[in-house]
Amino acid sequence: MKPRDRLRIAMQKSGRLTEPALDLLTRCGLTFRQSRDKLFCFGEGEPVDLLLVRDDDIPGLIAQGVCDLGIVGRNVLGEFQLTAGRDGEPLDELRPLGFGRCRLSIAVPQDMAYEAPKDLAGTRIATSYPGLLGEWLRSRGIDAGVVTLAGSVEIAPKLGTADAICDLVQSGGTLVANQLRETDVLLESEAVLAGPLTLPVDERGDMLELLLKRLDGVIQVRE
Ligand code: PRT
Ligand code: ZN
Repeated sequence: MKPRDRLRIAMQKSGRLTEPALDLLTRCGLTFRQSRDKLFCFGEGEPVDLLLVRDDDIPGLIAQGVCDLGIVGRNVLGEFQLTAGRDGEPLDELRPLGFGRCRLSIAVPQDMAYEAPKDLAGTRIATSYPGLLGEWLRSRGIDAGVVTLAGSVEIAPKLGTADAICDLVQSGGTLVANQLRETDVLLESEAVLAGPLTLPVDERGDMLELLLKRLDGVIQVRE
């Protein structure tokens, strides 16, 4: 990796975290010139640039050193650590950011008899989070099948491709609309500022320190 003197932050290009992440960075005094391809935003005041990508790519970009920091859901960060990033240096959750709150939960059909996690033994569970679900099942000694789906997880029980699901829940409306009942919470999530365990010691490190200080001020005012 070529040495860099500007800090580079990866964030979601278009999705639930985009607006609140930009808003937070603006409150930290950062301004950006939007480039034409909208993938890279040059920071005008401070030496901090943005890379706008799919949220799933953010942990990998930090792990590879392409970006110094990322704003991403704890769910995406945790899944990366247990799957693609499992053999590399672990990433660090530098700050919880207080937006994008949701939970990763197990849900079963409303008419399924379910009292405790052990009732999942022998079932097939559909999810986009095979790493987090696999670890939860293993830690409880539950032998269940994990069906990995990229999306539309909530319709899997109706389609017969799974008996239960493990998906993100916010209001619970999607579960109700699909006659599902939330039974267990695996992870409480929110957007976090992620970075490498070992932070850069060059000019980027100084900027990072300043950014964290401003971030703490902004977060404190909000609370
Ligand atoms: O294109 P890209 O890959 O970047 O976007 P994406 O579609 O993967 O992500 P996006 O924008 O949907 O979500 C980004 C992040 O927002 C997630 O990784 C979470 O950390 C966080 N977040 C917060 C949520 C929700 N709330 C949420 N409700 N992510 C998804 N949902 C979905 C959930 O999957 C389910 O389909 O909303 C539905 C449930 O919502 P309720 O309110 O009906 O319970
Ligand atoms: Zn995504």
